[in-house]
Amino acid sequence: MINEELELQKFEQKIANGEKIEPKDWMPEKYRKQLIRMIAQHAHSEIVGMLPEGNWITRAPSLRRKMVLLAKVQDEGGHGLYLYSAAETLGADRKDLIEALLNGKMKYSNIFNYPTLSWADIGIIGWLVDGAAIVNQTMLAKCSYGPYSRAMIRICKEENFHKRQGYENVSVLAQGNAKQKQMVQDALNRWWWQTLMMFGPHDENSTNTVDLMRWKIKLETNDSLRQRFINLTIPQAYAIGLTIPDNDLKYNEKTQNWEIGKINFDELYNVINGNGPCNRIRIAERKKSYEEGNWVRIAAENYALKNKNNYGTK
Ligand code: FAQ
Repeated sequence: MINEELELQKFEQKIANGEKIEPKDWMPEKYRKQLIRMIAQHAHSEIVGMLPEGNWITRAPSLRRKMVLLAKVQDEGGHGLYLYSAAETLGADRKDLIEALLNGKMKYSNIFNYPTLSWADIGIIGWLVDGAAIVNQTMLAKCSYGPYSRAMIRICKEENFHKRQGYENVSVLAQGNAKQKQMVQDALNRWWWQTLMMFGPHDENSTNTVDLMRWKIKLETNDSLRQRFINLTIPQAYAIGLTIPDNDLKYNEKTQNWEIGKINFDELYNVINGNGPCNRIRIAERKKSYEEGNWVRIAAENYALKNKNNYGTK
């Protein structure tokens, strides 16, 4: 019989020593549940996140831009697959997770519920959205759960490429003609605050951070990661002549932080509760592709079954 108290002590000692927890190790149910919630929401974000950029593949302004965008969107799909696999190592069923996304029971990142109105939005997503994801995921690459932390290492490498192509795209537009400059500034104005919301509510309103930090799933709080992203990104905007849409923005010499105005968290809650500008379109698109892909799943299941039956006869 398992001695729960002893197992908990051993588990906490491992976490304190900086060791990884692996799928077959004993873990508290709450640790398992928190990980499944976070990893699955992350996986959902990756596959819903393919949609806003995917909209522009046929409209990319050159063959080079089209190839880069195709590769990026495909990478995001791959990230979703690694992450669903990581959730499966915790005993979750991929089918249940996807159904929870499609019937609105599980969340995905707020940021993918906004429309991509111009080509500049594609550069801005690479620069800001992937940039924010890297700041968050570099921390998650050091988290206590082995499969999640290892998935993050590869994902961060790819996200770095995504960010660079986004910043390069934005820089070219920012150095272009007046219309191009206006297009990219307009895109920055529409995505800035929403990207800051990706890091979640302020620490005092974050319901999960205490548990997540105790178990080293998160190593830093929402506000500390958001501040790092802000400090990294503002000089990048100024370097290419863009302005940040925040009248209260100021640099604090003492703390060496950029201080920002007030984030409208009502908007975040509204969007993550299903009422953003594109939530319904995004879920309808995911449902359609899930239904259209059903025959592939059936074929793959039958193939696996057939191979399982043959196993041992060879
Ligand atoms: N969006 O207690 P906290 C990407 C929810 S990947 C939606 O602070 P936590 C790559 C939160 O779930 C982007 N919901 O929560 C890419 C919780 O509700 P629940 C995704 C949000 O977990 C680029 C409630 O609010 N990355 O972009 C958000 O400690 C381009 C209270 O919040 C990840 O998922 C939000 N922004 O911190 C792909 C990384 N913020 O679940 C394609 C892993 C908060 O209790 C194209 N996740 N909520 O009902 C995390 O690091 C964390 O889960 C946070 C939230 C930071 C998102």
